[in-house]
Amino acid sequence: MYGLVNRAIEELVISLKGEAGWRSVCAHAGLASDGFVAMQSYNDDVTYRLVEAVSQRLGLPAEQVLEAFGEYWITYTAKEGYGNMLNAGGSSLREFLGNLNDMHGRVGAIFPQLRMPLFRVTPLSEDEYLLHYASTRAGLAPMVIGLVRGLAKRFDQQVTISLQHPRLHPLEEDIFFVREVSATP
Ligand code: 1MF
Repeated sequence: MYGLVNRAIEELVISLKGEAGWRSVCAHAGLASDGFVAMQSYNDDVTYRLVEAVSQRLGLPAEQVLEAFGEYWITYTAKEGYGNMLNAGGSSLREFLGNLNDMHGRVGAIFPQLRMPLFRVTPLSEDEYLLHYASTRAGLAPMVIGLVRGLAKRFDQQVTISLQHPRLHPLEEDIFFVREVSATP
């Protein structure tokens, strides 16, 4: 994945555990801690090793690290120059999720080494829908939960999300059940 992803993990870890915490994560992952280049493409293995090392160092399950990272990704990219893109994606969670593939298509056209996942929304009712997530990568469903929570925060919305149907094969999709809870006055 692009270094931007690993940089976001770095910033998240430093905000929680300081520079020393980050150095310890890198040592555990067998990686140099001298910084990732945002626009350089790295082997996915680097990211998976980082997540595993953060999980060990923070004493959290890898799923929780991925979820925290997904949530952080929204604030991180917003401040790293992708705020306009996020704003253009819509003004509500549901609208944004429906526009994600178009947005990813535009970013993917500029940075051809991106391997963007596909998202699809199946409406169920006024405030409930299924979110389908198809990725070339394995094990990242918890990150999607974090991404959706991060987006909901950005739009000041309340949401519950659960993995209703995990994929059993790389060519399948993970299916999440999403409910938007409207604020009771
Ligand atoms: O293949 C990749 O390197 C890659 C990197 C990041 C693919 C996807 C993503 C973003 N995606 C990460 C989890 C999905 C992993 C997977 O299943 O394969 C999150 C997608 C997302 C979901 C909900 C809301 C917002 C989302 O992301 C918005 C976004 C997506 C991509 C970028 C920024 C914001 C991006 C922009 C430039 C990049 C890399 C990613 O690379 C650079 C950076 C600086 C200079 C040149 C290129």
